[in-house]
Amino acid sequence: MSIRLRQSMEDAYPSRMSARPLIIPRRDPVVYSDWNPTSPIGKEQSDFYEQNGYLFLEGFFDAEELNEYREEARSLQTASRTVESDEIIREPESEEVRSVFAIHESNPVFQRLSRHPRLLAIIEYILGSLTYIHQSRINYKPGFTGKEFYWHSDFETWHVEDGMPRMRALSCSIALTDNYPYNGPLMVVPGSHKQFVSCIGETPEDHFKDSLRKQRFGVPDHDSLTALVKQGGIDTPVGKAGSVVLFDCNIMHGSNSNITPMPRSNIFIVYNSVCNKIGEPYSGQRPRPEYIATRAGL
Ligand code: 6CS
Ligand code: FE
Repeated sequence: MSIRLRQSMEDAYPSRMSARPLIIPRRDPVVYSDWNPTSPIGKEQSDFYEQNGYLFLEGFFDAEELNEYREEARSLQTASRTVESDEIIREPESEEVRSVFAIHESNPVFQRLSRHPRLLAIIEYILGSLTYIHQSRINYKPGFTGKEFYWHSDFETWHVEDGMPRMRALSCSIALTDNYPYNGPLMVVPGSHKQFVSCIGETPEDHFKDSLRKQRFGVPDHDSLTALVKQGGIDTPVGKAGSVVLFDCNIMHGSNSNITPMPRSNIFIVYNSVCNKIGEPYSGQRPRPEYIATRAGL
């Protein structure tokens, strides 16, 4: 897309366009519904999500449900080792399977999981509307070889590379293995969802081919990250397999490499409001493939 056309699209959160990083205040709500006693989470939970940008739900899935998901994830991992497909992403320094994308499309068990009524009720409450799935994947983070996910805001990428206009999406991370502070769990910067870090650097063509293994663009500069961490600190919401973390699309987060023998596998499902459908990427480049960013039927 030409620069002229790109400028004519209203861009509430410009990024990767300027030589200097910038911190912009959030221009969108965080919780889109007013809490009342029939809401699917408590008032304290709703307020916690609003203020911190995430919510940890310990033991959300029971043992039977969890076993089904774990077995399915294991057989998908085994099958993915010997198959070449775009949806299968390998670790940057080994041939181990890092992620498998679009599992809510390709796999009936995960499709059912993605429509779990108790989960959807909470998500629709937070986003204040019906939703659809923007992206799904399993991250395997195998023991010894599972590499880090560097600090980033998901929204920054979805805005620039997928054309997601506003902050009205969230990620749901379902723990398939126990998460410990030492096996590369999710780290979040509480409160960082209320500020948008406009990043430097121009997006390379087909950036996703590298970024899903190791992200280098759309990551915050050191000064911005330092400022966010000074304000909010770092939380690691860890718990047993079957726990769930819901986190806002703009929260600053990342995870370390896993050099322990214990894998740390999670399912990620990204829900976007039907009122926030994606358009042309703000980078002006061609959209990423359907298995990374759903457009079909929108
Ligand atoms: O590309 C994506 O959609 C997601 N993956 C990475 C590595 N960073 C941004 C976003 O979370
Ligand atoms: Fe992320």
